[in-house]
Amino acid sequence: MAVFSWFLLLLIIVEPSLSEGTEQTCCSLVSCGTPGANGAPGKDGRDGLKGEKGEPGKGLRGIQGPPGKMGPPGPPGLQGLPGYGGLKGDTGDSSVSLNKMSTLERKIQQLETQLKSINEAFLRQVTASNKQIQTLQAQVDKNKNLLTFSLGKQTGKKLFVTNGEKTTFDRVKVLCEQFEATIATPKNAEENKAIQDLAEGTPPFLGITDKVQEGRFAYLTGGRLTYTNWKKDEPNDHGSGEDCVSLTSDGSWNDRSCEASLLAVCELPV
Ligand code: FUC
Ligand code: CA
Ligand code: CA
Repeated sequence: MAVFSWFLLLLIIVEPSLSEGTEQTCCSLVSCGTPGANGAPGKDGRDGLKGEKGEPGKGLRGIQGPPGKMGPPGPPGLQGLPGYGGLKGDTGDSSVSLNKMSTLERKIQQLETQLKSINEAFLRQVTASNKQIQTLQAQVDKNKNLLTFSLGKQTGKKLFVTNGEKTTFDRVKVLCEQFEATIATPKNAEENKAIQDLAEGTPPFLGITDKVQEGRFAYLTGGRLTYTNWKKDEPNDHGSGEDCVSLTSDGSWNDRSCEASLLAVCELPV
């Protein structure tokens, strides 16, 4: 009896699977009733495989436009944090130190060290040069004071000097230019007298010529004369011509050849 019940139960469970997909028209063992209503649709299946990439669009694509104008510069960024301290130096074990710092970083550090020492050396040199300049300036001032004192130069007045040499006009010019002076050029009676006294009877050249235009005597800078002291009947452009000027022993002026050998007298600015 128990075996039969099990068999019946098994048939009820198994039977629907045997008739799956076919219309149920008959029943076995159990009497047929009206067919049951259709069950609810099953759940959606899983997504299928991804489809192939589609063809590119058919419409014409426009060409790329020119780049836009550069925008205004942004505000400066905030100051960065102070850098880290430098890396520790080589330990002597190159395999370890090379791992710590790339070749480039090492090179930069080397260059920075070199630059620092160059800067320091430059500053030391500038400081030393400044001291030397100050020392030299002090010596120049001292010599200037000594010279003006020994020559009896008064403040606000030209200083006339001579080396006693007698030579041509062009040579006197060069001599004077050597120490940033010019040929003695009296602009008033006082200066004329100072040159006369210094010359002690030996006629010197004056810084006046009519080389540019005959008969038109002028200063070497080109300006017309503001003071003259010509001797009677001078200038006369005597002989083959006289375009330079000398001071005679009495203080009057006479035009002379520029190739004559006359006393070299220079003047230093006021
Ligand atoms: C007068 C001067 C000349 C020259 C001659 C010897 O004629 O005008 O410059 O000194 O003398
Ligand atoms: Ca002349
Ligand atoms: Ca003359």
